Amino acid sequence: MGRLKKGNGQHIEKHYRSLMERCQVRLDDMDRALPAAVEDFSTVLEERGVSRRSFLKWSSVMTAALMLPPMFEPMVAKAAEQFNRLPVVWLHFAECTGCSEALLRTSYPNIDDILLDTISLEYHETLMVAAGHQAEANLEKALADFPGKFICVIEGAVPKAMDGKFLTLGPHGKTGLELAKHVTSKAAATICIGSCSSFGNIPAAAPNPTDCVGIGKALGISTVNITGCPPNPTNFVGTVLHYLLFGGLPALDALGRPIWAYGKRIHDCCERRPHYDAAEFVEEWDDAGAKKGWCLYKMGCKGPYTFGNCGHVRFNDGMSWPVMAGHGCIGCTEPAFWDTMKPLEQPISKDTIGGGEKTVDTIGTALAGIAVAGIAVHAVGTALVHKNKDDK
Ligand code: FSX
Ligand code: SF4
Ligand code: F3S
Repeated sequence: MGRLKKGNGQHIEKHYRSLMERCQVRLDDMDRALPAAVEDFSTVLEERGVSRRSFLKWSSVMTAALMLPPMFEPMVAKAAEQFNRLPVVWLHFAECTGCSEALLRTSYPNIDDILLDTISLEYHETLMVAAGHQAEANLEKALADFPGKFICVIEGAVPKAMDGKFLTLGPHGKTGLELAKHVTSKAAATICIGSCSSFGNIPAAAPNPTDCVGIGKALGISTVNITGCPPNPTNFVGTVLHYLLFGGLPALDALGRPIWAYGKRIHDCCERRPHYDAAEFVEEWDDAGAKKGWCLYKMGCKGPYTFGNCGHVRFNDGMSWPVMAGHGCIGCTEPAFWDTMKPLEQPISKDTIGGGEKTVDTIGTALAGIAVAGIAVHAVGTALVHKNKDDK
């Protein structure tokens, strides 16, 4: 048994060593291939008052978040230094722009935010100055300058009804469907940011008269889905770092979400969980239990049915997250949560209360079946850069 364990340890170490070598080659290749940075990242950090020590601390936290052992920390740091050289084309369809707001605006920027601030956006409809013909020319230039080398990020669902005419953009009135197909077919990979582009979400909520859907479904392509309404910036940054490190996207669950970020239930990393286990529930907003931080299950918390790392990474520089702020999770990382998780402030089924633990944990175990062990997360990484189904 002891020999078996030792053998396994050696096998894992060998695996990580070869992964590190691959990663080193990849980072050197990227160094040669990526366009020069507009601003040197170390200078940016210095200007924003971030010490080298804080940056290295962040690299170590991000390495752990990506389920990599500490030996990868220098490489994660190097990938972060390349982050602002990766060309990104960012499209907006049917949505509220809350995802861009969550990612790009913050009062106390941490390193994730600085990375997002300096991202090389070749095209972003709500941030760029250009409009009309000039905007369209910028987009075409980016596609021509970086064919197969840029990341396409999409925010928002696409309406399919009336041949997509519920959403048209630009001086030639292209539909979201046409634009999405045009841009994604030339991208190295497509990342759907937020639950709208991932699954349709609120624009697709019943009765969905515009027949909104997520990008993967609309175009029949594989996308990496950074879900949440809005999603956590760390999950986007980590996914792009993974791409820079391994030349591929991280292993995904059955819904296209990176397992490193969405492999666990909200319920399993919740600070109120001991109260759930002790059957200590908030029964009314602002009752004694609410003041003591008891479990919000009876107030409709959907943490038991929802996958994400909100309780670990939190929002606003790790300041808080919905459950910590006193409201239950509404399941915003899950498909069609607006329709399937309602009523949002009541449990899905009253029958589960009291006898809830068994029901809730049975659901959790079944859902967790889609997650895999950490080592496999990186082993399959390179296979996941998508191609449109009709591409060769
Ligand atoms: Fe959707 Fe993002 Fe929710 Fe809003 O753009 S994920 S409605 S936070 O803004 O797409
Ligand atoms: Fe936390 Fe909600 Fe689970 Fe209660 S039900 S432990 S509040 S995730
Ligand atoms: Fe969304 Fe629930 Fe996290 S509502 S932000 S998945 S805690």
